[in-house]
Amino acid sequence: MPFFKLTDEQLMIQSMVREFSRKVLAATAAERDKTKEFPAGNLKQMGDLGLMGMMIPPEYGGEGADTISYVLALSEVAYSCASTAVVMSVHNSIVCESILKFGSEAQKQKYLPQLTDADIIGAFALTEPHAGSDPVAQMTTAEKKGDRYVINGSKRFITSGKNCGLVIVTAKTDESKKHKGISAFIVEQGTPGLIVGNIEDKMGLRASDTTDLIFENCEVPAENMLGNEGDGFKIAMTGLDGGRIGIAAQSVGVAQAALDHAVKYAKGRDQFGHKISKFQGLRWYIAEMATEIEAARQLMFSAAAMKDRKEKYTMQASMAKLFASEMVNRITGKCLQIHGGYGVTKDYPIERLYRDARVFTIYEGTSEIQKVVISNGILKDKRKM
Ligand code: COS
Repeated sequence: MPFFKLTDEQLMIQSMVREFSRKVLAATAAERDKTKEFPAGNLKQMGDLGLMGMMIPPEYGGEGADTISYVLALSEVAYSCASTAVVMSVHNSIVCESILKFGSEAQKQKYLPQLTDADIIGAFALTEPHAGSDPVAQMTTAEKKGDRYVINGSKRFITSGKNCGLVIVTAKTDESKKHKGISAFIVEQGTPGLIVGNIEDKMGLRASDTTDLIFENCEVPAENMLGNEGDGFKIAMTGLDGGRIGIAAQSVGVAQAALDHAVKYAKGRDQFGHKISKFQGLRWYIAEMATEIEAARQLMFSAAAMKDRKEKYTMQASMAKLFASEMVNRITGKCLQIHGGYGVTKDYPIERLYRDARVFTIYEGTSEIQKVVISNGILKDKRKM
């Protein structure tokens, strides 16, 4: 629970998503991890439940929910299936929010209802083989030809790259400029010249596809530009601010699941004539882990509340992402340790959670990048001088 009281509506959303995800998603998460099958049917159900455009206003098909409700829902989905949660996170936090904030009225009318219904899934393509933490180094170009842009280049590690219906892609429109030489475009799947490349065989989040996207003379109408020419870097950074709260929510959900599984195991496992939950060493682990999860949850709520109040929350989103993603890696490791030898088998979910959590300190900005953002925020804040 946050340090403030949740509203009845927020509690209702949390309990509805908990019921759905523990009944529907948890039951098939291990199988999906094995088969790498994209949860298309579940995502459609989530669209019907209003989870795939939660913060989009009703006039565009969304729920008009606040960010607090969103992080509650996303944590619940992550608790049951982290692969499904990352698809939900990119779709809501980055794609839907960027179109709402920067899109033209025509783009909002055309794309948001399809996204909120989960008729199509959204992807976001910023990273390239040689441009990850430093997106300004990207080499994808978009050249204006009449009333169209021609995109050439390749993007890497794109969540839902294969299964998306549209992708927001950044590309250089003016090579002489740095940040302001980058623009963003909405590209529909199936557009000639958009090719799905290598699909990564990942250690975790295996049911969420992560792909290369190759653009070979991929032509889009000029009206598919998101925002104005040169806005691409700002759009990406703004999207990542919200996205990073989403990664904090995923981390909290997975950590809570790991702790719950470890507690259940410790209460059932006998050694030396006692349940292992009786041993002080383990009890201290459990107390420390519960405290760390609570701390991460409060950072997540704090950043979400600032976003809802329309305050600048870049630094707080990075703090929440940094702390929560590092926390979930410590905690899944400790919870696996509590399971002993069984922890490394497929007989218990902890092995999957341990693998799923690993990328959280990496994607949507590494922990090291979060520290750049946080220290920039602190050092630029004149009140600190
Ligand atoms: N929101 C809005 N605008 C932002 C912003 C934010 N969060 N962060 C930066 N900007 C703007 C700045 O205001 C500045 O604009 P002006 O030129 O008009 O002043 C411009 O962007 C450049 O900002 P800055 O100089 O801070 O950019 P840097 O190149 O130094 O990059 C970091 C800053 C390193 C923080 C950024 O590149 C980053 O987040 N990198 C990680 C990217 C990432 O997460 N990759 C993972 C894959 S994406 S799934």
